[in-house]
Amino acid sequence: MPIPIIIYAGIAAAGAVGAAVAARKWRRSLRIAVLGVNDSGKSTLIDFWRGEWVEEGRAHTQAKRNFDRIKTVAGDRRFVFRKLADLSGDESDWAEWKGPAEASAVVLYLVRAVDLVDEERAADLHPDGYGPFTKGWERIEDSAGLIRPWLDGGRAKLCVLTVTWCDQDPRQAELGEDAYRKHLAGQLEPIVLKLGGTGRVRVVAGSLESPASAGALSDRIMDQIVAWERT
Ligand SMILES: Nc1nc2c(ncn2[C@@H]2O[C@H](COP(=O)(O)OP(=O)(O)O)[C@@H](O)[C@H]2O)c(=O)[nH]1
Ligand SMILES: [Mg+2]
Repeated sequence: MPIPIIIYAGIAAAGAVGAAVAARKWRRSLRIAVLGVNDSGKSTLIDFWRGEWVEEGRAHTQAKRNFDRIKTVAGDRRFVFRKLADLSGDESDWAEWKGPAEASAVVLYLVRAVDLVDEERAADLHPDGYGPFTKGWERIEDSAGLIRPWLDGGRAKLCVLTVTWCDQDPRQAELGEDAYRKHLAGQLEPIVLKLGGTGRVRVVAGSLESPASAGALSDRIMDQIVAWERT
């Protein structure tokens, strides 16, 4: 097994030094839940926030971890996530998402762009049929349907549908940035509906393939949270 190369704290270093001064004025304590099927990037995103980046050989583990406090910087803002759980994406563990989902103010739901590509390709082969055509899409739909009542009955008013793995989505280069985002939004419409509709759900897209891309995606997520809190 390759030995994971972990770069501690190097991640935020570039932005953090400059940002720290400005960031001090804005500190937000927040309870969020990070949900999504296996390999959607939950652990990678959480580790990024913790200032830890596993460069290669990340163990594909669904072992649960609990973090009492995670301090992170996004843009010129500082956030403190309280009681953040890194959950398993295994279908047999989905019931364990309920507690964190109901107790959190914001629910992040991660989906993989590569699963969306597969579904679209499969659908193209069945132009007259009705999906889901792939297991990946079915899992996304099923778990979104599961989350819905927890959002209805819990504390969370905002769900950020976060598309990861966009670096591996050929449609990004084919369509260009803006059209790609619109395309994703269109494809994800049924998932947004399953989660409760556009009043509650915001879609953001990006990737977790490098610390820089993770930082950009994290900033986009936080921008949505801050914008929603201001409304
Ligand atoms: N290329 C690429 N790899 C990713 C992305 N997100 C996650 N990964 C990789 O996918 C694997 C599983 O990620 P992990 O965070 O453990 O997923 P989890 O099962 O949701 O916790 C790791 O090797 C990550 O480096 C992404 O956006 N792009
Ligand atoms: Mg994980």
